[in-house]
Amino acid sequence: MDLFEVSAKFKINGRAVSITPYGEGHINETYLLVTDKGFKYILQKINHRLFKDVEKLMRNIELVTAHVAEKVRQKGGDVSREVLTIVRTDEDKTYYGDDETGYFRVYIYIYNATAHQVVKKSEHFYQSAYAFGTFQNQLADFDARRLHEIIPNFHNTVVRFENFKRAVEADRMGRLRLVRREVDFVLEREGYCGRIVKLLECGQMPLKVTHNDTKLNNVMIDDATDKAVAVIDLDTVMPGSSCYDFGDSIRFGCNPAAEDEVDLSKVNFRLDLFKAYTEGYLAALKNISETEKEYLPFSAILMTYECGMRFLTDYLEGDTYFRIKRQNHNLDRARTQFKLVSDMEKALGQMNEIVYSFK
Ligand code: ADP
Ligand code: GN1
Ligand code: MG
Repeated sequence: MDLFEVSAKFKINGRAVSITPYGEGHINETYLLVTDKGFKYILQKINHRLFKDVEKLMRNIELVTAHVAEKVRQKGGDVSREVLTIVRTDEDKTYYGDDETGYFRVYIYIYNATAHQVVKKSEHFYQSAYAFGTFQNQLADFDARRLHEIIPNFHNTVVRFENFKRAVEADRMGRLRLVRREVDFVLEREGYCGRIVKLLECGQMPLKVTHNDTKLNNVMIDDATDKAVAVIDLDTVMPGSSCYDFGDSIRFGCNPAAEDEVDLSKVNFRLDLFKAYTEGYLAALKNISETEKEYLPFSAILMTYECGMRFLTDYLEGDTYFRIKRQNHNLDRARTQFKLVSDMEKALGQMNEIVYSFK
């Protein structure tokens, strides 16, 4: 079944006349769909290898979008723009497909807004922080037990480290000899892995419903006003820590170069952007505890370390998780993350000062 046939299964306005690859996501296959009536939609082929239970994945997204939409409505906002809207199938389902065809979903297209790949204006980064902080507030009264933990241990860095060590030992692709230095970099920092996990386990760090994938390109920024419009990519909304959401944003956004930049001299940790993000996050987030605040700077190191470790694991295992566009792509990505970790380690004191300079 081709994509046009798939699109005809959904309640879209008109008939699809073009369906073209769209965006820079590493996980799902995303397409921009345009109809003969000029309406746009986002059509996605869900990564079924990763999201084995599509029914549960879409149920999570349905629950979360309904909850956020209600909050937007209460504030008199525009529900068609400020939250993802699932377009249902003719059979009133949230997705279409099966193991053979693949699984598809359609979202309303958020017009006149952009998911930026790098920070072009520090205002955008502040705005994304405000949006992710607000998103957490909107879900603060959402009962986490209603959510299926779609990827268990997603930000459990201890488990990620175990997986990494298994990949090193197995050396399935015979690539280990090429990355000894990077592997040592990860091993030397094992001590990072358990810190937040332990705080969550003993209840010192509050467990919240968080986004868990807070890259800049998972928030839509209005092209005219530069304000954040909506948080997107809700596949990983699960119980987590506000530190994870903060750290992952810093990991991606405080680097002026691309996540897969090969020239590491271009990859640097920008403290001014850290400041902009911290200001936005703390301004938005209600009820942040002292422990959460204390661990914000460290969480930036942890999330960057974890992501680098995941890229390196995937490289060692033969690039089965993150979509790659060239040879060594995952290795290049891992290297940028480790460069950023080194920079952040040096800047930890300044990051702490910045966090405590806000209320
Ligand atoms: P992935 O999980 O693969 O990262 P995303 O859901 O983040 O997939 O979508 C990939 C890209 O598609 C986003 O970065 C954004 O550019 C674009 N996109 C996704 N949803 C929408 C939407 N509702 N409106 C406009 N653009 C969107
Ligand atoms: C993936 O889906 P996308 O591209 O927004 C990944 C994140 C990583 C990120 C690294 C479900 O995010 O965890 O941090 O790549 N998403 C999943 O860029 O694994
Ligand atoms: Mg995404």
